[in-house]
Amino acid sequence: MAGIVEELQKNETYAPLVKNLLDAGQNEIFDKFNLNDTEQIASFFNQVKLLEDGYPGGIEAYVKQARKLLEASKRGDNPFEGYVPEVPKGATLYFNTDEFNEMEKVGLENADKLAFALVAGGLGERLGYSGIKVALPSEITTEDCYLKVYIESILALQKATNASKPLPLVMMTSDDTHSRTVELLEKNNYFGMLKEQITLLKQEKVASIRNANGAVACDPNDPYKILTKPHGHGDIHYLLHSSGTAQKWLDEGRTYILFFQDTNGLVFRSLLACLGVAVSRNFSANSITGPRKAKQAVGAICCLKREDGTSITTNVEYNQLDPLLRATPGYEQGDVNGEDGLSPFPGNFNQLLFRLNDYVKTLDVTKGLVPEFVNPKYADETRTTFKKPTRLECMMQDLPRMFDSSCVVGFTTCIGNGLSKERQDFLCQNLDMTLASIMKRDISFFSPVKNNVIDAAKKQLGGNHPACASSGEADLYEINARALISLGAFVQPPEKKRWFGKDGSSVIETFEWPHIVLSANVSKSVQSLKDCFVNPSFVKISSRSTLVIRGTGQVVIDTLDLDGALVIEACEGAVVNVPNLVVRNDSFMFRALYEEGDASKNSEKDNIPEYLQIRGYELIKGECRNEIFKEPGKYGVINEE
Ligand code: UGB
Repeated sequence: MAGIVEELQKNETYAPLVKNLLDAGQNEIFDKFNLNDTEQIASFFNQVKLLEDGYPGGIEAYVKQARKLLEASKRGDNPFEGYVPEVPKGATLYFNTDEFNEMEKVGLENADKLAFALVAGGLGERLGYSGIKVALPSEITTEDCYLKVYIESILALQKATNASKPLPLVMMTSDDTHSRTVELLEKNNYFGMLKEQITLLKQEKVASIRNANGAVACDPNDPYKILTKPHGHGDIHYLLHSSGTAQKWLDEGRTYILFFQDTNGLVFRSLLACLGVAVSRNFSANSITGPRKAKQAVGAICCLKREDGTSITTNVEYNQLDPLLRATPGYEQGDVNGEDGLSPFPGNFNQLLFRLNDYVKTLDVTKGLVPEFVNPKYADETRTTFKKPTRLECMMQDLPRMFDSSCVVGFTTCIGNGLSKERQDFLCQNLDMTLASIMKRDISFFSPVKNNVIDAAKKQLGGNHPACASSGEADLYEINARALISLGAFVQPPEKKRWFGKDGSSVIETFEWPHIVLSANVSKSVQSLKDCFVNPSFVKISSRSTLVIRGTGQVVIDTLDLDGALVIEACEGAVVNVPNLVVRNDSFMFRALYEEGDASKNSEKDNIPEYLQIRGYELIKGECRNEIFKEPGKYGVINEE
């Protein structure tokens, strides 16, 4: 081996990389090298260079950190040792209440200085979707994908605030998602954004570690290939730091960044109110949170108190919460629901607002590195060997732990129920108990799409949110219906539906509200909803209806009686008035793809696109009233003769 290393060190490109590997104690990596394999050796060092550049301090720092964390893991250290968890203090706002609307106003006044960071390096493996998740339709009425929803929402804020500079979007991609993200953006002309408004930053994977001594793992069939794994969504902070983007945004006078995930179509519905809270309360970090059920795979926001009286408000990941609570007097039951059926700790939705000056200050100190963790599956009782290689991971929600003590870290929970107690009682008087409880339930602006039907069905059976494609779609319609109800519109209660997976036994239950899809222009705030639905008590929508409002133009609906499908599309510069419209037609409906109990029959249906398979239904389009305006101007939509 020594001879090989010496030979490699004679090459001036390889020499510094060899030194770094040796300094990191990785001598064994060269054991199976053969100097005649020149091409493989070149490709090995290309990979080593990527690993060096992709981690602050390079491989040596990575291995040192891995050894430290693996030792702690071997000892069974509790990462929160010495901390006592308490339910943190934060704001809870109900949609379309005076407080919510006031915060939205403050948010809008500050939204022209927002920047956006979308973490989109993960694949939909748990979901059973082979495409990139941002390309997945958030609903199948329009089939608009998540990325379109996000970009149009940012553009709607840019327009509403008359922002002097375009609001920038960074997307973190990975080797798994990068080229497909570029393709999606180019194919769709950046969904209306300027090309330079979007920056893609690709995260690199980190080296896998094969034992407790921090030895880097190579492919058993290829000694020239280091096995790598994703480092987690926390990489976004390193990339925003190392690319200079965060500093550039600060220099441009931007004040807050929103971090968000790939599949939550509702994130922009509570953004302005949460920004308003952050600005009003002077928060350095505001975590956008919501009700959490015990054992749900959602992190919990906790206030962790130290013995010296200081504390941090931070996310405790779902797998760490239960042991932490059990070790705390008063919480011996662990992660359990309170009397209201919810965990006392708000759920981390990984939608985070950071104030840029504090963020950049923290990045300068940490070099963008987020507290990491390691989670090896041990193969022996001495905790020395692993069942399979492990790696260090990091999560974007953990950065506030590094904020200095002058920074206030808070959270805001927004509830989208939309019904006052009196309206609930009035609307529920003739409903059966299930529907009445659905009408009365609190819902959050968070419905990620992460699980395949089989796993989602198990979660739902266990009393948790299924977080799958059908629930994501149903929640979007529900949020829209409730928003209109909160204005005073009459939207009929939902119908209970059951969608079977291909196996014929896993089933997801949804409550199907009318299929209401609102443009970002209309849905961005309570005020913009009111500007569209100017006379809401004269708006009636039956449960089998579809209402789509699209485009960046203005739509003003006064009186509407809808029992069918209606699509209104207004281009930029078009003003479309709907003074008094009655629509009655076939409408659109969902039809189940799979039958109960008949897995063999279901498996014959192989040519169904994945985005439908993971829902368990398809859209059957019947008659529809289409009002499409592609030229600027003033238009009226009136009843057909
Ligand atoms: N992501 C990346 O961009 N790169 C990576 O290396 C990994 C992920 P998951 P998980 O939504 O309820 C988070 O895998 O494990 C992106 C929070 O930690 O969906 O479900 C990926 O593309 C948890 O506290 O995350 O857990 C996606 O956009 C809770 O909030 C995002 O990161 C939970 O989400 C999240 O990746 C939740």
